[in-house]
Amino acid sequence: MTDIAAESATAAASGAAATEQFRSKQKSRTTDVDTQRVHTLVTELLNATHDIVRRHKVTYAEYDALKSWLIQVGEDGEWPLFLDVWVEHVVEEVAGETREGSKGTIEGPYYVPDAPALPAEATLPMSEEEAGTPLLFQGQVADVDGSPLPAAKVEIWQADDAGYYSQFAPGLPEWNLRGTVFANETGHFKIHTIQPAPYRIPTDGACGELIEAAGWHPWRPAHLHLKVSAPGHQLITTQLYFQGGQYVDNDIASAVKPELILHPTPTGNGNDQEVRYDFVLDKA
Ligand code: MBD
Ligand code: FE
Repeated sequence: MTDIAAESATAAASGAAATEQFRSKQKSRTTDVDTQRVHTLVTELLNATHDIVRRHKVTYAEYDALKSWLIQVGEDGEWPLFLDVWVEHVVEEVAGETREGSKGTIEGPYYVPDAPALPAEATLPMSEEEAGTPLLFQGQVADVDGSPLPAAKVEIWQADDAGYYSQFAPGLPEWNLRGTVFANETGHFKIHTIQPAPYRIPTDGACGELIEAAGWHPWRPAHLHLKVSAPGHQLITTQLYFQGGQYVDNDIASAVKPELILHPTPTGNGNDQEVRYDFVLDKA
């Protein structure tokens, strides 16, 4: 992937890294999608667009503004960001409709597979002087019948106290605040980390331009990202948010659900926080 460590924190640099990350997992394009399905979906998408043009009497000036903005999204590598912020939540809603276990939500553009493997009780990779409130995040992974899943895997990734993700912002150690935690024989895990900061979508790229032009705000509430899995069970991709946190009620990516809000409590050790959250996985 792009080594953006030496570059600056720009929309184009994080966009290029996100685009490359997506391409590395998605080698094919249209070849494995059914022709009839493509015909139906694209026709309806175009019809909806035509309808909007007619209803709002879209002008040539507006059409050309759209065209140049779309070109810029590609140049800034911001298609992963744009789609994950404004479209993915509905795809996830449909995908999760039939699951009984824990709620999922969107993956977003900043997951990287194969983060360092860690034991059931572990501290995420971070610097000695990592800024931020220490957070102990623990829980248990079980199946829908309540049986613990001893071989469960908890992949976690998060922004730091300044709102930056390693590998998508300059100057951070490669695997900072990313790990693959293996639960113990009773499905329990105990992860020592720090409280992430809210995430601000880059304001200097095409997505930022849209946000400003539409009078929106560029923020996501602070969140932990997780992928929880176990042999014979469905993987869930989710995020957890913090009770009372900024933007929990108006996430730009529309990815908050009431079931995903953590209620941390002080540990009694300075201002450290701790919280428990259990995961339930559906059978595969
Ligand atoms: C993020 O950190 C994120 O989680 C999503 C969904 C979109 C942009 C940035
Ligand atoms: Fe995120």
